[in-house]
Amino acid sequence: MTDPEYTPPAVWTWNKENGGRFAAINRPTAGAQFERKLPRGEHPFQLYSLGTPNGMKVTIMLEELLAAGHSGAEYDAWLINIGEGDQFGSEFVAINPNSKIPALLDLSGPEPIRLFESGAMLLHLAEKFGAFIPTDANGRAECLSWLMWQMASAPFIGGGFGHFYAYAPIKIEYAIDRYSMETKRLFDVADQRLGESPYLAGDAISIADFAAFPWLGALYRGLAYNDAKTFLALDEYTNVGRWVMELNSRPATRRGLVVNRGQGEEGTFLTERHSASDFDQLKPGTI
Ligand SMILES: N[C@@H](CCC(=O)N[C@@H](CS)C(=O)NCC(=O)O)C(=O)O
Repeated sequence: MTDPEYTPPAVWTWNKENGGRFAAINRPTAGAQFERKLPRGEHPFQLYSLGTPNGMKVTIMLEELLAAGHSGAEYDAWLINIGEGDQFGSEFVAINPNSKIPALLDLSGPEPIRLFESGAMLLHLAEKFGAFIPTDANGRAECLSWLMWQMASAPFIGGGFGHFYAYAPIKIEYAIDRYSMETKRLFDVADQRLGESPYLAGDAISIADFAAFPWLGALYRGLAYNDAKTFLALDEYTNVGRWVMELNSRPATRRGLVVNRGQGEEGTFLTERHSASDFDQLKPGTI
């Protein structure tokens, strides 16, 4: 537990009993903690993930590719329960040495290709299918810039604001102030950009939008970190609101949002996805 008057010792040591929500899974070392095989389906892409905002980026992209007619993007999505420590199993770590969802195998070529980091997966898929990334030099640079912006800023929103506002065992004003300010600044960056162009990369929807939407959309729609939408006064960001509502009305994006969820109201999510017909199990109106 953190003491407000804490004085760091000369050398930090790991205190397993820090009382935080993630105390059971977080540790200061990397690598597999146990032997475990991963399941494999029949499709070219095998996704090992969980329906968090980082996981949703990839299921949105795969569903959008399929909806755009890229049948080669068919995928099996398997659930990785990070609360149970599945990300430390040997075959998962062989794909992602960083032990975090999502992890992706591209089996479409002669040799399997492993991918970790959601941004790398979006770029790999966009290049492979020639979709959701502009082809002109300027547009491509803009798209990659906004993609990297999202990848670089998510930890301030999730690991910073979300952690200290919603999950830390004590409320630390300094930390909450610092990350609230940063999260609002990031919303303002997106809001100003979306005031000058319909999408982050410009006139066309792209992987930059698929990366940013699960994060900004979840906060804007009041689905993340308790009452963060009110606390951060997110209704102020009207251009973000317009963009969130538009993305949220796309059937393929909505399908991506419900894959690999571990819990929720029955009939509103899929723990695994192996075929387009899996979505038929959902309650009418979910997608
Ligand atoms: N930068 C990574 C972040 C991935 C990430 O933070 N994943 C979280 C869930 S959203 C995770 O697997 N956490 C498990 C852990 O920290 O042990 C990406 O975008 O792929």
